[in-house]
Amino acid sequence: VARPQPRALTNVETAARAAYALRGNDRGRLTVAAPGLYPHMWSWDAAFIAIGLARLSTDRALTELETLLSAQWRNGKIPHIVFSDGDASYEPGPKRWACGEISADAPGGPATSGLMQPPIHGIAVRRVLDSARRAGPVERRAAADRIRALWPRLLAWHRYLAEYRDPDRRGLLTIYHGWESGLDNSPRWDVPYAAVVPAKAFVPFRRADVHALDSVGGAAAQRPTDGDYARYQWLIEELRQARYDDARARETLSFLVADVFASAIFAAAAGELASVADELALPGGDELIAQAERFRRGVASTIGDDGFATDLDLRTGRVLRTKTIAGFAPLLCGGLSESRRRGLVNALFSPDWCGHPGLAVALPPSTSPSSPAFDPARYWRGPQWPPMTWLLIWGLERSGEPEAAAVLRASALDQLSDGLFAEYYHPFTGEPLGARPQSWTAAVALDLAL
Ligand code: 9WN
Repeated sequence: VARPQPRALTNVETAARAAYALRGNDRGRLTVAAPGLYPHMWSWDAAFIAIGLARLSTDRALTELETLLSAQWRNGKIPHIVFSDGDASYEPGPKRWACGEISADAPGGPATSGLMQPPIHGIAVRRVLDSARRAGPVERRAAADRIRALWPRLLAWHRYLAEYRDPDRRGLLTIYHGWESGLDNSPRWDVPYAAVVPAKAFVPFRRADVHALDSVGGAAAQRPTDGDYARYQWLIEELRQARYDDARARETLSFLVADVFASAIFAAAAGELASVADELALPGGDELIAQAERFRRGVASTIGDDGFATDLDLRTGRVLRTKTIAGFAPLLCGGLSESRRRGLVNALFSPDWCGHPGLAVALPPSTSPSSPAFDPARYWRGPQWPPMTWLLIWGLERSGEPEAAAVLRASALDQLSDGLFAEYYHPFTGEPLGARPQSWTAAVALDLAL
C-alpha cells in the first residue's frame, strides 16, 4: 500500500517536532528508547538522547546520564538495558537476565541486563558541557558540578573496558554478544554466530519485538530472523552460566569477537573525557589519553589493504571483512594518515556506499549494497540508521573533513525532515521502518537541525 508522502519540514520544524517526540518518550528520569518496542533505557541510546536533550536543557540531559550511571555494576560496567518499572512486555526482561541473583557485581537496583553497549557516553558528556558553556556561566557551573559528581563512575566505566574487555591489550574491545555491538544482526557477525549452537533442550522465549511492530506492519521481514533470535537467547544462557563473570565468559562463550567500531567509539570517547578532565581539573586525564591512544592504534592495526577496518573473531583468529558501516571506524577516532583518510572518505561517497545510484537519500546504508549480505529492509543488514550517520558526521567534522561532513549533514536533515523519527530507513525507497518515534533518531535530528 502506497503511503502518503509527508510534507518535508524545515530544520526548525524538524527540531520542534523532535523535541516533542522526546518529550513524549520521557518518563521523568529516563527517556524510553521507543514506545511499544523498547519501553526501557538503552545505554548507547541514552547517550545519543543526552546529546539531543543538551540542545534543549543541559539539566535534563544530565539527568539522563545520571539515571544510566546509577545502574552501573560494581565492576564498572554500564549495562546495556536499565529496566523501567511497570512494563514487562520486552523480552528478555529482568527475570530472564536475573543479574541480581546471579552476580555480586550487579547493582541492588534498578534491574538491568548483563551486557554492555558501545561506550559513546564520554562524547555525550563533552557535548553537554559545551552546550552548558554556550548557555552561560550559571548553567555551566551547574553542569560542571554534576559532571564532577559523575566522574568516578565515568572513570570506572572506562577502566572496566580497558581492563576486562581488552585483557590482551590489543587496543580492541571484546564483545560477548552481537547486542553488545549495538549492530545486532549485522552480517559482520554471521561467521561467529554460525558457531553459536543452542543446546537441544533449550527452549527460546517468546519474541516480543515482532508483535510490538505489528501496528506499523512488515515486522518480520525487517527484524532479525527466528534463527538469529535462538542464538541471541542461547548466548544469554551461556552468560548466565558464566555468572556474568568476564574471565569465565572469555573462556566459555561460543561468541567472542573484537569489535572495531565499538573500539573506535571508545578511543573517541576517551579523548573527549580527557578534554573534560583538563577543563574541569578532574583526575584521570593521563589515563584517558593513554586509552585513546591505545585504542586508536588498535583500530588502525585492523585496517586491510582496501583501507577498511575489520573485526576479529577471537575464537578462530579469523579476520571479518564483510563490508558494513563498521569498516569506517577509523573516521570516528582519527589517527589516519591524510592519504588513508582521503581514501576512506572517497570510499564513503563511492557507488558502493553513499554514491549508489539506487539510494533515496545519499547516506551510508548499514551494509554496502554491493555486498552479497545486503538486505535493504532487514535491520542492520542494509537500512540507514540516523545515529550512525550522526557519528560519521561528528567524526568527519573533527578529523579535518568539513566538506564531507556538510554533505552528509544536508542529506541527514533531508531524511529526517519527514518528522517521523523512525528507527531505520529503507535505503532505496526512503520508507521509514521499525519503531517510531525512536528517541535516538529524534535526538540526532534535534542536534543536527539546530
Ligand atoms: C537489543 C534500542 C536498541 C539499540 C540497538 C538496536 C536494538 C535491541 C533489540 O534496539 O537492539 O539490544 O531488542 O533489538 O539494535 O542498537 O540500542 O534502541
